[in-house]
Amino acid sequence: DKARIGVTGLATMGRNLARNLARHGHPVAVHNRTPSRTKALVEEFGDEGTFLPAESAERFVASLERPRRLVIMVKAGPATDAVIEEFAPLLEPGDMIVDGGNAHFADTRRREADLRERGIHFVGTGISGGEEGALHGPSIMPGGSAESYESLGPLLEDISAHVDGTPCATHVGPDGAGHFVKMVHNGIEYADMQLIAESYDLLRHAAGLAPAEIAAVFREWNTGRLESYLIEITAEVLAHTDAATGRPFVDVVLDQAEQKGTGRWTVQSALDLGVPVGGIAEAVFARSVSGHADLREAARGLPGPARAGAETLPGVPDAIEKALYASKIVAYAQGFHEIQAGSAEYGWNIDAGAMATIWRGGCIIRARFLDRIRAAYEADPHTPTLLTDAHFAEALGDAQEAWRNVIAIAAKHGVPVPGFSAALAYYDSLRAERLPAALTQGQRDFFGAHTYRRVDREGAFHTLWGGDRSEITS
Ligand code: 2AM
Repeated sequence: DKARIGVTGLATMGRNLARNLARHGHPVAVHNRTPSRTKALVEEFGDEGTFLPAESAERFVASLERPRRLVIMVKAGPATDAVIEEFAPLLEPGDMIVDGGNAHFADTRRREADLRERGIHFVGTGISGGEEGALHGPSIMPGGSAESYESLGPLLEDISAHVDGTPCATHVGPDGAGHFVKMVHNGIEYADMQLIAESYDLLRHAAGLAPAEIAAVFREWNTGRLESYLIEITAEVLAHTDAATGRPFVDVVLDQAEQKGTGRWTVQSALDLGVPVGGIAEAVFARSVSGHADLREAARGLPGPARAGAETLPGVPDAIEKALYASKIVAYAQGFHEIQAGSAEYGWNIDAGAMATIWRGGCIIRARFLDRIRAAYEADPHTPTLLTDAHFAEALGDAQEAWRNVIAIAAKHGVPVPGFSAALAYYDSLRAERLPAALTQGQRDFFGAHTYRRVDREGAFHTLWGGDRSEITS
């Protein structure tokens, strides 16, 4: 008998995805460049379902029912191209190659166009949720043709996470749409993590709480509107004690955050698309700053305010909760703006509300909050910004005073809060009656004759700055 689907690349993600498929009763062909991984998978987990191991690419392809569904789970980049070139010649028109790695959407667009000419569906697919998600139910974001989703959708929805009976998998849109949305998902994840990190820093250094006490604060927050996987694991990490030293775990970890690139891509794409994503950008930069040990060492002696340390500021935890929620709304609004801009640029026709729906489970940013975003798009599918949704606008209004106070407290105590600050600046920029961009335009016209538009008349104007300063129509 043939396999319904095949997975090649059996490192942890690929192996767990194959096991997930098998556990759901789908006979799955398995293959890996180094055959020992294939053997190990079948030996260890063969009783979980029907695995069809193949040592060669030819045998692997031959073991798949037609049209063939072949999932590639290798490192994004040259390895993906190498594996595509290994398998594509063995496939026939109508077959599907699913790339479940973290490819850049531009690479996915290139590969999709190339394979489409050869009659093969290329389905760049974002898979979120890490190793656990891959095994127990990830959030799945497939791009590619609608036709390929007809064939793959039922399988992907079956193995995805489910929330209230709804699968966390849906067809995102053509070619690179799936990987684009996965990229923005990761950018939002960076922002969410940064905002949580700033909350922790403030609770520690402005409110004077110890890590174990802060863990309790996060546990409490996790029973309310901030309920989410990230808040939950934050409490776990903060409550953890290092066995070797007996100190809080968070105090023995080197404070230099690493990154694999999807956050950076989110910001790079946003710059290309002209979408302001300051909250996400500050999160990427915050990791970057943390990693510049030389700069930090050089600057360590610079003056700053005396830190509050043991001083306890009553009411601060509640205020921080509000600042966190408000900033989180902004970060998500920015991410969704980027999704809508990408969708318009590439003609993907992405349903933003559906993205919020499939992020409710399986992925790292899964949260109660995403139901609110889904509801916001249900109420107004074409809203230019989530900030004006009735629920979010009310929450932002309610957070106002606390949000501003928290940032003031942070500045006063010398605690860096780039995420909170960027979020508030974005909020204040959008709601401003007038922005100083008018002055910027004046400067540009002065030094470069770049012209400006007026508030009271149509057209482009230039002032003769070096002459009599009269205005001419450009
Ligand atoms: P390996 O076990 O033979 O190294 C993660 O690195 C997964 O991608 C592994 O299963 C690895 O196979 C596979 N992989 C990486 N580069 C590859 C390549 N160029 N061709 C095929 N598989 C590759």
